[in-house]
Amino acid sequence: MEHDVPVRGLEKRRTRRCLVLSVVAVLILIIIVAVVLGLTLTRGSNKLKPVFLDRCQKFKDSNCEEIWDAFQQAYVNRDPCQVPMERYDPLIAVASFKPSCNRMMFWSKTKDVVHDFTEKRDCFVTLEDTLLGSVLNGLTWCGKQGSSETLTTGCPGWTDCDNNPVRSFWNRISARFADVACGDVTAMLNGSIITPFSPTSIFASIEVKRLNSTRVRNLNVVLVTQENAVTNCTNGSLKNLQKELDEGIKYNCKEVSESQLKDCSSHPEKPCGACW
Ligand code: DVN
Repeated sequence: MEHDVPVRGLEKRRTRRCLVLSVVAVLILIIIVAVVLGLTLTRGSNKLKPVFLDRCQKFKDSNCEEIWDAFQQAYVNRDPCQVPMERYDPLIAVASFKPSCNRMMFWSKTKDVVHDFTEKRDCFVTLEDTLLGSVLNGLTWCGKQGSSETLTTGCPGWTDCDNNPVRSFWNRISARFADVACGDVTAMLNGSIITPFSPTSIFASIEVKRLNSTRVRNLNVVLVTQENAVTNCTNGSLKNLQKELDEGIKYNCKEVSESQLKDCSSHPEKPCGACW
């Protein structure tokens, strides 16, 4: 005989089941939101380290994890506009710069032409060819207060604030690069602008000031010109460069056309000194 289950009992069970299903649905929703949020927030931090380590490992005998740790302590958990260049001192301490006497190439407003030239001929070393200059070349990063993450989006731009992580990094390693410069030093400057030696550039504001005559013998300026050359070695800003140089460092300047550099780049068999 069938037992008549009271209608009320059925309704109670149905209500209870609906309640349980609603709670489960809300819990699943919370989990999904937490996972998406977690992935979004940590997305940036997972992006930089693998690139950094991959590039670093190209430099044999480098302790890349140690270098990464020293690097990120400069900006992690800090306001991204409160990262002065000195924050990278511990990084400089663990990532030694091997001086390359007579081969060091500085540059200003000539990024593409200088690297096109140095990549094709093994005559000169730019900062971007060193371990620290190459692991972060072309990248952006920052931290933020209250977080241990390395972010690669939403960071201040080069000119948004002076003490941002990227600009302070390049200022600090540029200073170190100049500190270890030795022998005959070369600087590739832009003859297509009216101020090839711009006082606000890193080359002028940091590097030239740190070239020391106890180590550096000559500064050879290569002024890259094009058909529509705007200036030459008599340029006023180059006179300022000479005044800024540490006494005892000999200065000379040579106008070299971009086409001549390109021709030299395509003949890597030519001796190093034959390009100008
Ligand atoms: O000697 C070189 C090298 O050693 C380097 O470390 O410093 C010297 C080059 O710096 P510089 O003299 O300031 O020369 P530039 O051409 O004015 O600037 C060099 C780079 O800094 C630029 O190529 C910019 O990098 P990017 O964006 O092309 O990868 C960057 N930079 C300078 N001023 C900037 C800027 N980026 C954005 N906004 C600006 N106002």
